[in-house]
Amino acid sequence: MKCKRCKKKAVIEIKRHNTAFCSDCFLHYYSKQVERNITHYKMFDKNDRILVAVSGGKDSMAVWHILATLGYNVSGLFIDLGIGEYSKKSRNVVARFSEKLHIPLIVKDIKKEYNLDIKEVSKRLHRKPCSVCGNIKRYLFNKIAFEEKFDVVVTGHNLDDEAATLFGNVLNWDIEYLKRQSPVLPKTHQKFIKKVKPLFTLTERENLYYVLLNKIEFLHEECEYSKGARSILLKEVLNKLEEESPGSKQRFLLSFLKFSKYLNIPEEKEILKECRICGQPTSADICSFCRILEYNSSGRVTSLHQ
Ligand code: Q46
Ligand code: ZN
Repeated sequence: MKCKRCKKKAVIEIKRHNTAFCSDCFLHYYSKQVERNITHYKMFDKNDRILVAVSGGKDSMAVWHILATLGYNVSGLFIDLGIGEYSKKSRNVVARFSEKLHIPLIVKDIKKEYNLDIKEVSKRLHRKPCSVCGNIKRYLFNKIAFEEKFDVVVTGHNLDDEAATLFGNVLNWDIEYLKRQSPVLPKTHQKFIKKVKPLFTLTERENLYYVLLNKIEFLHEECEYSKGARSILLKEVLNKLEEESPGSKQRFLLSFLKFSKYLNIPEEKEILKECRICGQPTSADICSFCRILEYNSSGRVTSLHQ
């Protein structure tokens, strides 16, 4: 198999584009994809202060590295979730990367700063750990970006993640989530920071190649709570489809993004206000993070019904 661009020996075949690349041409393709996504979706520019949410996994390490390489003003944000060895190892991986590349890193430890333990809270609230964890991370990404005056928050979501999320939301016809499915969540409140996903057209496999070719250290293990997650099943179904019909995932996602505006999905009516306790944007009187903290400290549900 030869590289479609330079005719040298190819190292990766990308069936959905009916192409194959050698390592240099793959890296060229990868950075062009990222740059095109940033420009086409007006994600940010070189004057913006960019906060990259990093977990130590291949996707977030790839996006952190490519944005730094392309000359964007990036800092990392690592939330230490206190999930045993997984969190310890991830923290070390991101700290080493930040030191090596001289990129600032903000670390927040939810146990130390908020006395939160994902396992305990999820038991207490009868919610899945990932649901509690997702709430906590989304809240802290926004709060820290706002307090530290960042213009935008970047996450490493890839094509597989986005197609699986869309698939799940379509299976449930979850209009509220479908409305928000986009590589860009705009600033809709002065305290709500824009969120973007520059890798949404690149697959997990391409991100893996990117980190391997650049010799970027990343954590291979997954969090213990990811086992049996519904998103994994959705990914498996889509992978099967992709095997039989390369390009299915990308067509599914990109066509949705292109045509969703014609689907007459009602416009977002929700008006964000400020949480009575912490002042962060929320659609309720008290944000879900403050409600989690309240449960955690008192085991009571007083503010939940307000
Ligand atoms: S860290 Fe958190 Fe993930 Fe672990 S608890 Fe679930 S959401 S699986 S990306
Ligand atoms: Zn709050």
